[in-house]
Amino acid sequence: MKDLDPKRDNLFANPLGAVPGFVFDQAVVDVFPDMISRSVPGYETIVAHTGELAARFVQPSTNCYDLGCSLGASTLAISQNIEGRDATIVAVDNASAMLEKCQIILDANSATTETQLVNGDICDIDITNASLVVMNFTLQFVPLEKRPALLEKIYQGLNPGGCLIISEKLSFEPESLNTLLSDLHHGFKRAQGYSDLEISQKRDSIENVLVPETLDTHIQRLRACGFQSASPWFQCFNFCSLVAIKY
Ligand code: GEK
Repeated sequence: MKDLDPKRDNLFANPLGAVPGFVFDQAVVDVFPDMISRSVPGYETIVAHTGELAARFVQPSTNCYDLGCSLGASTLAISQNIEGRDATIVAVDNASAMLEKCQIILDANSATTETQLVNGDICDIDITNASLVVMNFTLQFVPLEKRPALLEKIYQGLNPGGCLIISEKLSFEPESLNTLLSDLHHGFKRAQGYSDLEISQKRDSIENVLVPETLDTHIQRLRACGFQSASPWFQCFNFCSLVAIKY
């Protein structure tokens, strides 16, 4: 993805006193590509393979949904891999600042697949005639009680043979394993140049905003919706990407 105005994420570099809850505002948009690539181990791999999975699953004259598209990294990966298939990408986010910059980035990257940007809540939009639905690091921000209905809606909107990709931060049981995997994640962030202060203030900021679940919870919910096959295809520390297929 061509980033027109790359800026380093230093939003949590100075002591903030009471750390405010995390929101996807203009300040986050301005540093987003740097923030996500230095915070999520495997992010680039997951985005690139989202494109590869799109190449395998997207059918002619169907819709692909990128739910929580942010600046369009996954949208672009999909777009570049399905050229000429007469498919439409519907890229949805409820942060207007994200969508404004997303449009600029899509234009700068000359994305050729028809793409509709939708400013809305992914829990409220219709999903129809879908061969691919992608939620890369978005479900974790949806209130827990809304997740089952969202997954059910996605299952119903997918055509037979369609694919859902869900990438998430995970929690683990027992607590000792959770601590180990979060420590490994924090080590990754330190190696990416984040200070201990940045790591701890960011953790306080996303607490109760990003609510991770266990891998078991994800798999069981997918099966309850009707997905007969659902499996992780990538994991690094406490970050994972799952693929689920509707037969
Ligand atoms: C990527 N997928 O680069 N409805 C719509 N959008 C939402 C909602 C909601 N209910 N909740 C959160 N968002 C992207 C990265 S970021 C992940 C996704 C992160 C949006 C939110 O505004 C943000 O843009 C995105 O989901 C999550 O592949 O920041 O860790």
